[in-house]
Amino acid sequence: MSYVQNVLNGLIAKNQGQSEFIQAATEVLTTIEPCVAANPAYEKAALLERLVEPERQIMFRVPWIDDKGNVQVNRGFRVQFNSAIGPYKGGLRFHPSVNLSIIKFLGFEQIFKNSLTTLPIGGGKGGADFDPKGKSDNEVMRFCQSFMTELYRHIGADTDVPAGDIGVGGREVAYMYGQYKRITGLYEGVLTGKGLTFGGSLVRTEATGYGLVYLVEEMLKAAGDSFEGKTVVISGAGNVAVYAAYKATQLGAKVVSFSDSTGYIYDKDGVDIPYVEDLKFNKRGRLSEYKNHKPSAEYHDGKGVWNIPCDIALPCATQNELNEADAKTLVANGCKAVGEGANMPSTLEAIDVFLKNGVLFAPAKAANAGGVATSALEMSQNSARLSWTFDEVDAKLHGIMVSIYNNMASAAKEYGVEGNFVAGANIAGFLKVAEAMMAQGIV
Ligand code: NDP
Ligand code: 2IT
Repeated sequence: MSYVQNVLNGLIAKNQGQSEFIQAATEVLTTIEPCVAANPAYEKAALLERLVEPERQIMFRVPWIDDKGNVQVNRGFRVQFNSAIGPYKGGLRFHPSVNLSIIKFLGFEQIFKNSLTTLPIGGGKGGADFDPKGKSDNEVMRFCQSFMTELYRHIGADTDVPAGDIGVGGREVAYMYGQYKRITGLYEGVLTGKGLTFGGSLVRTEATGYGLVYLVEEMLKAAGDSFEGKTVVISGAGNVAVYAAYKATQLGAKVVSFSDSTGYIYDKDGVDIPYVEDLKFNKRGRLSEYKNHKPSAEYHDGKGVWNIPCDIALPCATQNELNEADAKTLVANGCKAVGEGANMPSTLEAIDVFLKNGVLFAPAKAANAGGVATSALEMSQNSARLSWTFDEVDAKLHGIMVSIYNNMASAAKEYGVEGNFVAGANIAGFLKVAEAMMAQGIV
């Protein structure tokens, strides 16, 4: 049995029930197999066994009092997965589905994604099974303060720097930052995605969606194509989805859909993005309201966004939102390119369908790395106590996405799987971390 298969079997036995983590690890380990086989020193150093075991996993109680005076208790997480190339870096997710498996899959993927950005950031992730939906601002504030009252002792500008993810945006980051500062007395870049008046970076809000489109644009360009005149289906209606929609539209595409956890909209004429932005971010409303605004559009309850015919699909909601049947439908409808804005949105079977049918497929670790890359730019600005202009940060983001595309494309070619960017991104991300871990000894 190969070294990779051995490690994978051990991991599956040791992490039973952690299906998302096992899925993410299976994808990475199987695709890096050729470069692991070419470096026998990795096995001697138990490199993969160390890579799949988080350096530290923190789980904690988050008690808070709701507006009715009832005591609520949630579970908080921070998984500090790998610090070989920099301080742990990765978002916090607040969603009722959050559990250790989900945080571990996200933290594990973050290691390779962060490596791909070429910036000095390790991998981590955290969150809580708290549901911000329907909560008042005061409830969200009290929750964030309680969450940070435990988390603060584990993080720091040079050790671990959290940010946003599902359910954590500017409002939540700001509440957590205020509490961190109050407890520690430190005015430091301990979180990214901060407001512009207290150390935030321009472009961070837009970065993941913009970066996704920059990377897909590069992938299309290499194939002699572009966004111009294309029909784009986007899932999700949050931070990543909305800014991806703006950028794709700027590049000449027509975005015809958004989805949320209750349903999806299909607007053949092109969605009214500012309306959705205001509806979701300010009013915290549901997409079902879109029909009142634009009666000619369709709203459907449930999943089904992938049935809409398109040239380019950008899944930007959550993990495993696009399965094998969805992938087959997209291919049958003529979809030519897929860019993953969400983390692990396509199942392993769906990826297989895309690769076998020659669909240009940009995997999450590369495609959505623009968010964390811009977070790292925010860290640099905080350390230097200065701030760059919108255009400066946007140009750096664009340059990073172009180099991510080039690195994953050339790694795929070098290891004999040209055009397989899943393997290319995993190999390119892995090699830098592996080299750093090998150099640093058995730690
Ligand atoms: P937001 O919370 O802003 O938006 C999430 C969107 O996805 C919402 O429209 C939400 O619907 C929908 N959604 C969430 N969970 C589910 C679910 N279980 N089923 C169906 N729909 C769901 O999050 P982001 O836009 O920040 O994150 C979206 C994805 O992008 C995630 O996978 C995240 O990990 C990834 N990502 C985010 C980055 C960032 O910088 N923010 C960076 C890189 C990746 P509803 O409104 O009903 O909740
Ligand atoms: O999945 C991700 O890369 C994020 N949620 C962003 C992490 C960050 O630190 O900006």
